[in-house]
Formats: sequence, C-alpha cells, structure tokens
Amino acid sequence: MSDKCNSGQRRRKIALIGGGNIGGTLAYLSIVRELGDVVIFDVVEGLPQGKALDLSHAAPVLNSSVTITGTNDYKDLADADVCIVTAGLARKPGMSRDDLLSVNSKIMKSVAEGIRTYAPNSFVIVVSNPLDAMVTLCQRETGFPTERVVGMAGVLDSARYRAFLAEEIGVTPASINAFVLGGHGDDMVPVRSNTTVQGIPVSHFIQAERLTQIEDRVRKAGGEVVALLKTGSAFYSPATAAIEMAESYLKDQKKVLPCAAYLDGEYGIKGIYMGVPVIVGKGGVEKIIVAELTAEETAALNVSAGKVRELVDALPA
Ligand code: TXD
Repeated sequence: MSDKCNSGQRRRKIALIGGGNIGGTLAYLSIVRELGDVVIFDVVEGLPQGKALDLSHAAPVLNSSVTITGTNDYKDLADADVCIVTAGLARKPGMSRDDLLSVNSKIMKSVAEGIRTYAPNSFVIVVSNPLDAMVTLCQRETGFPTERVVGMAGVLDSARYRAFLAEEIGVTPASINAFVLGGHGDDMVPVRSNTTVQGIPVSHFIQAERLTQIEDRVRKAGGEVVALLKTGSAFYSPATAAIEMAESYLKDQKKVLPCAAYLDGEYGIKGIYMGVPVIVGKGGVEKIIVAELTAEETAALNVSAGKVRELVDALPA
C-alpha cells in the first residue's frame, strides 16, 4: 500500500516500543484520534501481533482509517515519525521507581539501538521508569539531539494535581491550570504559586494546609494506583499523557506541556533531564519556559534535581 495520502503527504507513522498495558492503550488512543499508522513492537512473541489484530477489528467501528500492525522485528519501525517507549518492567507493590533502574537500563539500550537504526529521524517520547534516568539513557544511546528525545511524566503528574484540586473545589479539571516540575519521583514539585482556577489563585479556594496534603498525594499517586492494582502500575493516564505530547508534535500544535526535557542552565540547572514546561511542536522540544517560582519552590526543585543526578550517576556504564 502506498505510504502516501491523496495529498501526496507521507502518512504519519507511530512506533510503540513496548506493547504492554501502556503500549496497548497508546495504540488504541492513536486509532481513536487517527494520529497515524501504528506499529507495536515487543519482544514477546505474539503479544504485539495479537493486540494489533484485536485493534484492527475496532478500527471499522471507530471509522478509523489508520493501519495497525504488531511485530517482534525492529525493521518494522522503519521511518516512524514518533517512537513512544514503554518497554521495561513496571512496579509491583513495595517497589520504588528507582528499583527498576538496572533491569530497565539494559532494555533501554537495546531499544535505543533499534530506534537509532530504523527510525533515525523520529521524535522519541520515553515513558519507562525510572523516567528521568531512562530518558537520559535513551538520548545518550540514540545520540539524537536533545530536543528530539523527551520524557513523559509531567503531563501525568500535573493531570493528577488538577484532578485532585478539581475534586476538592468541585469544578471540572478543565478549569484548573497547574503544572508539576522536577523529577518523576517522590520529590516532584507541584507549583502552587502558578496554579489557578481560570486565572484565580488556587489559594482563594483551598487553605494552605489542605493544599499541602493534596500535593503530597500527587507525589504518591502512582504508588496509590500500584497498591490498588497489585499487578502493575497506572496505564490509562500515562498513555493519555504521552499521546497528548505525540499529537502536539505530529500536528505542530505548539502546546505548552510539562515534560522531562534536557536542561542547559534553565532554572539554574544544567546537564540533566527534568520536568519543566516546554513548547512541543514539529521541532520537538522547541523551547523551555522558565516560570517564576517562590524561593520554596526553587529550593524544592534543586532537591529534586539532586535526586535525578544521583539516579543518572547510578546508570550502568
Ligand atoms: O509517568 C510515567 N512515566 C510512568 C511510567 C507511569 C506509569 C508507568 N511507568 C513505566 O512505564 C512503568 O514503570 C514501566 O517501566 C513502563 C511500562 O509500563 P506498563 O504498565 O506498560 O508495563 P507492561 O505492561 O509490563 O509493559 C511493558 C512491556 C511488556 O509487554 C514487555 O514485554 C515489554 O515491555 N518489553 C520490551 N519491549 C521491547 N523491548 C524489550 N527489550 C522489552 N523488554 C520488555
């Protein structure tokens, strides 16, 4: 089949590396939103192929025109526009994200080689945990420019913050504007000073003590889901967050999204990936936005940066 649309434009292609809980949900969302043809890659024989076949039976009902294939061969990633990486182990109850470092690092090295070889011009969105270390490793191993390798965490963590605030105030989450900075760990920084309900400071609605409780819940929200599910971690919300980033790239929407991006002095931090507000467009991470923070938030961000550096330093050579 021609890989061109009638307009002569090349059809968009999304490669999902990891066909597990998040990967399968990513594939479904890609079909529903018709973001492009989808290829699911996984190392487990039959898993990507089975999910692709099942999803291809949903496409007619969804009136979706995209194609969906499953593969165990990296060659099928050829010329993907976007690669979303969820390959790796997920947490089980009692595990920290950092506990996944060693095993997922080995996986990430093989994934990065596949991407570098077969999708050398793609925009790479890393989801695998521990996120800040995995996105660092993926960029190092692919050798892609930093603006073309980004981590998904902040969109999810900010959505959790918005959901809890909306529930507390009794408004739709769509009216809450909030973002979370820093590493994707227990020291992430919900930025209260920049959080509003349609432009009205959140402190107008919720007392400081209660806000602190909500922000603590945001930091632990991933663990809360893991403890309930017992067999794995969250997957609907991470997939939804990653698709938001992919769509902003593919459609050049230039959305301002909190993503794990490479800092080169912004926020006074240099040489690591960490969650900050960025503009995502056809150039990938097109600009890092430096928000004004309180002294407390700045201090918390530096603590989080320190934890990210420790994790990155622990990456196997
Ligand atoms: O906000 C975030 N970034 C986090 C990320 C939110 C939630 C989950 N987070 C992490 O995403 C989680 O800790 C895991 O590291 C990844 C994927 O989570 P998911 O829930 O999708 O895990 P699954 O269902 O176990 O799927 C992982 C798939 C599975 O099918 C494996 O066979 C596959 O990864 N896998 C591989 N694919 C390709 N290549 C290799 N080497 C490989 N090894 C395993």
